[in-house]
Amino acid sequence: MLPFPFDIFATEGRARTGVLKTPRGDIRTPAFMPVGTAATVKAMTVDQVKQTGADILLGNTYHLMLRPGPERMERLGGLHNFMRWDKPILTDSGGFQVMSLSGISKLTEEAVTFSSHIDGSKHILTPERSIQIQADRLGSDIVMQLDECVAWPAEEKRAREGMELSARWAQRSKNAFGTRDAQALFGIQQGSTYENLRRESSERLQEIGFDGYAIGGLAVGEGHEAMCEVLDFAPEFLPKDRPRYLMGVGKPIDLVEAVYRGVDMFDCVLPTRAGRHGQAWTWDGPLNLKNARFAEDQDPLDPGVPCPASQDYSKAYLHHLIRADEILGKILLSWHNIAFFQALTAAMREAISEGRFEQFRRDFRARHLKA
Ligand code: PRF
Repeated sequence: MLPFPFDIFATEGRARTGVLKTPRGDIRTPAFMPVGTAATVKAMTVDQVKQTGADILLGNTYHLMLRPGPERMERLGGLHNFMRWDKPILTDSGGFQVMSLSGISKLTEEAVTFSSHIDGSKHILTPERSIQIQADRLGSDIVMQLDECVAWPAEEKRAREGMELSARWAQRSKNAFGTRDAQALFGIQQGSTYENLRRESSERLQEIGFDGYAIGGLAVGEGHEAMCEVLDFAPEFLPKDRPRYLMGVGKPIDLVEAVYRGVDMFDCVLPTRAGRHGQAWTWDGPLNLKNARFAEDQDPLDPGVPCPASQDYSKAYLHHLIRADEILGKILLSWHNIAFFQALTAAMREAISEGRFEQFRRDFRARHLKA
């Protein structure tokens, strides 16, 4: 039984728009998931996040298992209740964050062993434990399998090892997850930049059978052009009738080019992280609010983004807040950036529905990449 119906309303070329229906609400696709790593979208309240139009948040097993801890989280009523977000949550499985954040980690057939970046304490994550934490302790709506994201660049032999381990872990994750009525499990395609490996990975995942399929192992340093080359084939290997999720991506231009190639879902720390560092993403590209040229600029950040942070304050004020390292500067720019990413996915959904995505993509590139 597939718990979450995925209705595709319209397609244009490989681009699609639709709705993934979950018991906690609809996810309109293409969808951008703000990252709520530590049970918070940094510097934003859940009401603000909701106002931007976000249908779903991403949470991280790695961070939450270290603090506050999975069993404590379960006693506190699960992640939704804890952070007061009642819409869907997708949780990442932990392996990728172990590799990027933790101390010495050891990867074996059985598990990934690592030390906490917080206090150095030792932890073990198996595919089964990751599923248990996500599905039973946190109460995630969309659970990700544990996988291995091989660093870039990778020789084919190394990329194959990571892909094959991920495929074996996919089977173990599925066995541990079983079948559930109100939660979904996504598999993760790996294989670095190799077409044959991406194909084989997809075939092995489909034999197991998942509710959705992610594309992992990209946005790891290969750059926009190389990522697009992989996306020319990678999404096509995955079933048309299930959501495709490109993990950890990306800049607005990456989203547009990935949607063009058949991707439905995204997550990235970029809007919130950039916001905390004084960078605002707009229809006209990124702006660095620290720049002196904004010191007396009385215009709003981007009247084309429906959000108080984008419309009610001058760039001069935001410039001042960022220069003075005021908390409000980080809050307003995070809010604006999340609102912009939501406006971008909404505009793509509308363009695909109306059969003008090709034109949208051309106009977006012309405006966003000029400078
Ligand atoms: N695997 C998992 N999470 C991820 C990635 C991956 O490959 C990436 C790669 N960009 C981001 N987050 N599990």
